[in-house]
Amino acid sequence: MMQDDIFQKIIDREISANIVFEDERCLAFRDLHPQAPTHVLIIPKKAIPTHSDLTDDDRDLLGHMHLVAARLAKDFGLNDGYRLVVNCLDRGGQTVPHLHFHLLGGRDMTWPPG
Ligand code: DGP
Repeated sequence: MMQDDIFQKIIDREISANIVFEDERCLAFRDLHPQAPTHVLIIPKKAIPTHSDLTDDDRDLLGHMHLVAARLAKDFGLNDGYRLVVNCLDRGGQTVPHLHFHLLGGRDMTWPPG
């Protein structure tokens, strides 16, 4: 079930988070419930609720978020690989209605995901 946009509150510094990267377009911070030794969320500052809301206007932003993810993966030493996940809407397991990439690493991943 979808909750409030708690990530907007993190952007606005209304609630705290362990922030690992920030620039004018995005923010990255550690997931509160890590599913791997490294579990970072990368979010746009623009309030895009879900992956299916993306438009042509978001092309550059998305490319930028991917480059930030790749850079953070290097910074965290995930040289043997990592997983980048976007959960979309209820059936995709999305709980926070603000687009986010999960960057997961530091252990072996399995396929198919749950
Ligand atoms: P998803 O299920 O894809 O919507 O992932 C939401 C993630 O957000 C989930 O892994 C837990 C994390 N999360 C939820 N609330 C907070 C919070 O207040 N702070 C942080 N750092 N992470 C949160």
